[in-house]
Amino acid sequence: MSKEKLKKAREFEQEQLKRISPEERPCYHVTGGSGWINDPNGFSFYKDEYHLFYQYHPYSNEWGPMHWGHVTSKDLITWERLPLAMVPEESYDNFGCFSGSGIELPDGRHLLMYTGVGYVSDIPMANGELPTHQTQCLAVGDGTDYEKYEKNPVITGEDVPAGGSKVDFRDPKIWKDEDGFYYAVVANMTDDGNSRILLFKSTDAFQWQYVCVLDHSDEKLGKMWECPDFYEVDGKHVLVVSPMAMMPEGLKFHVGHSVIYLTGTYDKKTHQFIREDVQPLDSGIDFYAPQSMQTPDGRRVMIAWMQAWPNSKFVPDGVKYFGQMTLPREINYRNGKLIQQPVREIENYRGEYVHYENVEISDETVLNGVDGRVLDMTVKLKVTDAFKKFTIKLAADETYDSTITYDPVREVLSLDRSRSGYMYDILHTRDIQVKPAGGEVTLRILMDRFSVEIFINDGSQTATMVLFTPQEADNISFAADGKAQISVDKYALTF
Ligand code: DQQ
Repeated sequence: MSKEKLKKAREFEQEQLKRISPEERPCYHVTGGSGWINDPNGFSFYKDEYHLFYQYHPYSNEWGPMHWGHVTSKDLITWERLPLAMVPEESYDNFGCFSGSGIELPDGRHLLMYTGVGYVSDIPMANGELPTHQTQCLAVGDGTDYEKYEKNPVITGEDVPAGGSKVDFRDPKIWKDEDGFYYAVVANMTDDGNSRILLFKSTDAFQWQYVCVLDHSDEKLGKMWECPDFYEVDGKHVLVVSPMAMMPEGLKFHVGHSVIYLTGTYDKKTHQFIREDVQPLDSGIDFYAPQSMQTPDGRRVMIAWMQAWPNSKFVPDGVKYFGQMTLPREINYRNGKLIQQPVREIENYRGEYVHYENVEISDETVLNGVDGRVLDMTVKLKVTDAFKKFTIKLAADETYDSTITYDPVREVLSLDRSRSGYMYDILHTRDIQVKPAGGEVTLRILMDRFSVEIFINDGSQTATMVLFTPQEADNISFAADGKAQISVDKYALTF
């Protein structure tokens, strides 16, 4: 395999890095070296560090032939940039190295499993594009340099059971189970335009056999299910998928690209997954293709692409790179739901602290010391009939603001970032059904320079959105239509 393309891409990235100052990047959210990023890939612990790869097109702020970018971290909060790991170059991946996952092999090497998308003919199809197909491939490395496996691809369309597409067959997520076998879940479009998740099994992670269909979209839960993830947490089995083209259902599921989790029972002998429930994973605007891993201390930690696909063609002027990841989140299962919390390591970056107890809010109110753009703030709102609406304005000045509003009658939390400086007529609002817990709605709000992540009622729901607001807009205020009572704990985050 020629290393020329990889060398060129790495040199290009190095050169581009100089154009982007640290102030133009978030403080603690992963971004690409230059150009465009999407899905997190290969999230794993290897040689005493967390490794995160990502779908990457270094050459422009638009999606293009997919490379794999690479960062590492000791604590999941601050990240070091490594040279990009893979370029599309082989016959089986010359259209792109699509999403996949990573795991350490018993011999100490790091294995990446990904979807190679390769051209299969030079005769254009009716839509003018050249036909491609998708196969599952491997690359093995030492944490910095990766070699594609000489026997790639390791799972092909021939392994897809009847009824499924050889073109839409992607995003392998690998794990090693207690029985000593490797397993991988792979997304597959079915001939009727729906989707299913295929389970494969291997003794050595190099030779794979098809096992069964784990679950399918059933014409109800969207079309192609992308980026599956399957794990057990707190005794419950969870299948996470990112459906394209979901039908909305009240305020529970929004239309289009979504992320849902299916909980159920899994028989490790027969590999039968019996779904019991389905819920949205994040109800905000910018969240897709999450991937999780188990940390050495046993936590299930998930990270996602912090961007909405339909908005991704609208890159604000002057932006030098496009796309970020969410803060990694700890996942637990409680009372029938996945609970998400910011990874606890973020608390090591807490600085200046202010606290307000039972403050009465009516007209727009600024609380001394409650401001900034990089912070960890918890607002507890007592839900009573003394107010009709309660609003928090973030990243605000005379021109800009982004709001979170709670309506206690409808029990709806609304996001609105239409005044955030993102100057396109795209998706900027979202309504989320939020029931009070113990008479309160608790919002833990993690802000970084270009984002807001909201953990609602101890993380039983979350809502994420990206901001392009100038950093000078750093006021925070509270207002109620009526009288609301809140308590606030706010930490500045310092890096
Ligand atoms: N993005 C990747 C695919 C995946 C999709 C391509 C989801 O592997 O299905 O960049 O965002």
